[in-house]
Amino acid sequence: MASQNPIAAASAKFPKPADRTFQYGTAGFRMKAALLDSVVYRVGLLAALRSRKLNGQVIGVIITASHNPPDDNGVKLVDPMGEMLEQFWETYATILANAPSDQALVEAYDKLTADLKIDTAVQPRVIFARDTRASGLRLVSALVAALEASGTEYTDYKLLTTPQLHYITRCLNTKGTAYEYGEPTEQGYYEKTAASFKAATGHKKFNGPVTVDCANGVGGPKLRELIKYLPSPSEGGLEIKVVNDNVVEPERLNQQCGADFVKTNQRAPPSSHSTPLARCASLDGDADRLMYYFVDSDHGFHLLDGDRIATLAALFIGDLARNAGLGEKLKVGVVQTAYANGASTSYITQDLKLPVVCTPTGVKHLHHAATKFDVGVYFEANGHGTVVFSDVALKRINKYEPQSPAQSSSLNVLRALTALINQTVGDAFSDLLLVELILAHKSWGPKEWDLTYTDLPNRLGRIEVADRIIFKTTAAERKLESPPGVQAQIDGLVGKYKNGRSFARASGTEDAVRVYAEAATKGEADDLAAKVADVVKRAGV
Ligand code: G16
Repeated sequence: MASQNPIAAASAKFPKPADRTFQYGTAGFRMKAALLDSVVYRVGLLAALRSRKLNGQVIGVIITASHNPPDDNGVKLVDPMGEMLEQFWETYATILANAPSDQALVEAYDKLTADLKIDTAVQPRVIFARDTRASGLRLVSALVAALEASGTEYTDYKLLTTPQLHYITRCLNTKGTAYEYGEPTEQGYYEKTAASFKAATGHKKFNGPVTVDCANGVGGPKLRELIKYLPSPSEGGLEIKVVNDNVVEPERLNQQCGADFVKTNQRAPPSSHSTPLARCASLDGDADRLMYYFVDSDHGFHLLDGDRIATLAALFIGDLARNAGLGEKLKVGVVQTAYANGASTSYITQDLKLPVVCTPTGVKHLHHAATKFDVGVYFEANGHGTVVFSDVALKRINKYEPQSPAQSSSLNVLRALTALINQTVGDAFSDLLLVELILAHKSWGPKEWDLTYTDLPNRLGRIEVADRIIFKTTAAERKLESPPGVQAQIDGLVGKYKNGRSFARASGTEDAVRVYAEAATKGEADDLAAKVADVVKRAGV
C-alpha cells in the first residue's frame, strides 16, 4: 500500500502545490521559498538515485537562491567532480518535481530506478549545505526526510558558500586517487586556497587594500574565516576589508548591495564610500560571483565585470605559459555568453589573439565548453566564472623542466594558480585572490586594468511579463525564435544604432525576461534597451 512506502509517507509531509509546474532552470530550481518544500524533498530523492547510479559516489545538494531576493530560495545538485548536474538528469529532476501525488512520485521514482538500471543495493551518499536565508533550515528538513526515506547516508555541512560545497564534493570523490583535489573540509578549502595564494604571490606587493561587499550573505562570515588563513597585511599580505556582512538580518541579503546590484545598476552600493582608485569588489548571495569597480575623479564609477576578469586572467595565464616555456604546449581559450561586451570579445580575439566560444547562459554550459581547451577561461559578464585546466595541461605544467630561472619563476606561479583557482565552479573567493595577485604581479591599479580596452556602453534590463516561457531563443540566446515576429522588430531597432546589439531572453532564475543592449554611446544603449523592452512588453502581454 502507498501509505506504507517510506517515500510516499514522507512525501505526504511536503505536498506538491497543485497549481504549479516546476522546471530545473539555469541554476536548479529557484522560486519563492514558500513553494519549494516539495521540490527540495524530491531533489533529495534524485540525489539518492544519482549517487546510486554512480556507484555510491558523493552527490552534493546546495540550498541557495544566490543573487535572488531574500524570500526566494533554490536547490541544485552537484555532480561528483564538483560540476553541475549532468544535463540529462535535469529532465529527471523535472519529472520528480512535477509528480502530482505521493503515489505518482513513488511510481516516477521506481520507473527511473528501473529505466536507468539503478542498482538498489548500492549505498547512496549525499552531502549538503545552505546559504543564510531564513527559509534554509526548513528546506533542509525536507531534504533530510528524502535522504532518510531513500536510505541515503548524508552529511550536513550547514552554512557554506556554493563553491565550497562544490570543492568538498570533489575532494570526497577523489580522496585516495591520483586526482586527489584536497582535504574534504571547510578548513581544507581555506588551507589550500591560502597556501596557493601565498605561493602565487611570492614577494609581490599589494597596492593598498581591497574592500569586499559580501551582499549580506554567506560570503561575509566565510570570507572573514578565509582571511584568518592568509598572510596578514603586517606580514606583507593583502588587506581585505569586509563590508555588507550582516547575516543576522537575513532580509538584508542582496538588498542595495552585492554583485548583481552593482552589475545591473552600474553603480556602487549606496553604502560604499570608496575613495578614488580604491579597489572595490562585490560578491553575490552565495559567493560564486564577483564584480570589481572603482571610482575616479574624472569619470566617476568604473565597472570591472566578469568580462574584465576573464580578459585579465587570460592575459596573465597566457603570458605565464609563454614565459615558462609552455606557450606552444598550452592552448588557452575563452568562453563567454551573449552578455559579454562586444569590446571584450574584440580584445580577446584581436589583441590577445585567443579563440572565443559563445554558449547559452549558465555556468553548466560555459564550463563544458571550457573543458575543450587546455586552459579554458570562462566568465559570464555577471561575474560568474573560473579557469579550468585539462588533465593534459596539468601534466604538462607539473612535469615541465624549466630551462632558466625566469622560466622557473613563471612556472611556479602557474603551478600555484592551478591550485588557487577553484576548478569545480566559479568561486568569488578564489577569483578575488586571482585578480589581486595578477594586479600585484603587474603593478597595476584598477585604472590600468580598465585601460586594457574600452567597454561599449550597455544596459541590462529586466521585464516582467505574463508568461516568460513563450520567449524561446536560438543561436546561443542571441536570437528569439518565438514569439514570432519579435526578433524582426529587435533587428529593425538595432540597425538604427551605431555599434548596436541587443537581445532578449527569459531568465532561468527569475520570473522575468532580460534585455541586453549595447551601442556607441550611453544614451543610445539606454534608448535601444528601452525600445527593445517595449517590444518584449507588448509581445509578453
Ligand atoms: C545563476 C547561474 C548563472 C546565470 C545567472 C543568471 O547565477 O549560475 O550562470 O548567469 O543565474 O541566470 P538567468 O539570466 O537565467 O536568470 P546565480 O549566481 O544566481 O546562481
